[in-house]
Amino acid sequence: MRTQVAIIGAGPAGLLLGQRLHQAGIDAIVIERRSPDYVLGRIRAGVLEQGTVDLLDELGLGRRMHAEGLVHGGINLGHRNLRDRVDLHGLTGGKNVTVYGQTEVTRDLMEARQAAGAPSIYEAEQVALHDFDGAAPRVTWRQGGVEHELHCDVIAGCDGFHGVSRQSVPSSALHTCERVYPFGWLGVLSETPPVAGELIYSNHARGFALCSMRSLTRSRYYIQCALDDHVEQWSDDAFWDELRHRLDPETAEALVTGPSIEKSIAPLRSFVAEPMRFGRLFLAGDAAHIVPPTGAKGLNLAASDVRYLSDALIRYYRDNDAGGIDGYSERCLARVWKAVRFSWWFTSLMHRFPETGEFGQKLQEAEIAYLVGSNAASTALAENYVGLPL
Ligand code: RFL
Ligand code: PHB
Repeated sequence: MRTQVAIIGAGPAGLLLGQRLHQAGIDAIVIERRSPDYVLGRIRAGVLEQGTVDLLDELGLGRRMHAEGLVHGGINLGHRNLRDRVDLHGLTGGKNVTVYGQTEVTRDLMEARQAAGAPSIYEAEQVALHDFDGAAPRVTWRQGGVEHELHCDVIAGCDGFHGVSRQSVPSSALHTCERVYPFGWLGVLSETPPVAGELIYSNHARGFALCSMRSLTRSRYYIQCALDDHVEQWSDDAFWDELRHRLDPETAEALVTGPSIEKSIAPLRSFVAEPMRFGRLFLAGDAAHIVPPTGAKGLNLAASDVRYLSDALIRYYRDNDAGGIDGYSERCLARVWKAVRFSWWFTSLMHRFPETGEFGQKLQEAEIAYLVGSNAASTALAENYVGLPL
């Protein structure tokens, strides 16, 4: 088998790349370890920057997103039993974010890929990357006991943090930076109306809480939890009680609770692998970098990597010009590090860090009070939250 671009992973990065290359007439095959249902069952990000919305629009995938997505012009910060709004729209000269779940983005992309007749291989086992440091890379995998081989010009490693692509690079060629946070997020999805019209990020002495949503009838809530907590320890009632404690009284009073339809714990980490290109292997999305979810940047960074990579590949194939692929890593990393910085800062501001005690809590409260009272400080938050320029 032969293609131009072998894409490893059918998450948002892999599917977005596949769609953009297809639109440009470049052949690609997507190879995914899991089944389509498994991929769609993962509940992850919920907030799209304008750049991600624009990319989906350019790919002709905006119909459902515009019909069902919720446009938000602000976020709320909860602190000291108060709730203050940051006017994203007003502070950024008219920019917004769109609340539309990663599951829905992935579903739209999967359907478009299928409708276009573009090839995807799901449930591929033992995926392995070969010879990407030379001129003729290959990908092999097993399916139903049969070994398959794909010859290609380039490999796009879009297989997430635990994928095989980054791990295939010799460690001497890879520099990594990592920060693991001393807590996780316990998330609950419920068929209940959201507690407020816009997201609430709440700093509380008992720990961080986030009120988010998927639609006007479906809510997504998170609370900071201990790293060694297990979902089985958290009954729905215990979750709702703890969430209520961490919200201002008016919001707590308005909270509508119901049975959870999904409950999971995610650890928080910042991670960057550099460079993002090794010969004919290009990493994109979580395969190259991870941010804690506090700034809602993970999915959006995957989308900006894909824009840079697809631009570079289109230039390479259409104009026979390797300038874009040569500059890919540097261009991505400049934007990635800004999002890593913002996500780390917002995480540090909003969570309880056991080792910093009351002093740390008071500093956070002072910083949030300054933030909501200062045009300069809230503009810096707003600019980053809606997404820095591409
Ligand atoms: P994904 O979505 O992880 O997709 C990678 C795909 O590659 C497949 N794969 C392989 N395929 C072939 N061979 C292999 N050896 C493979 N190994 C893995 C996987 O099955 C998968 O389908 O990465 P991508 O496309 O880069 O997209 C990135 C986003 O998914 C990610 O940044 C965000 O979801 C991060 N994230 C969140 N971001 C937010 O902005 N807000 C959130 O609330 C939020 N919650 C989360 C998250 C990430 C999580 N992970 C990765 C543990 C919650 C979780 C649990
Ligand atoms: C979500 O809705 O899952 C969500 C929203 C904002 C975040 C993180 C997660 O910062």
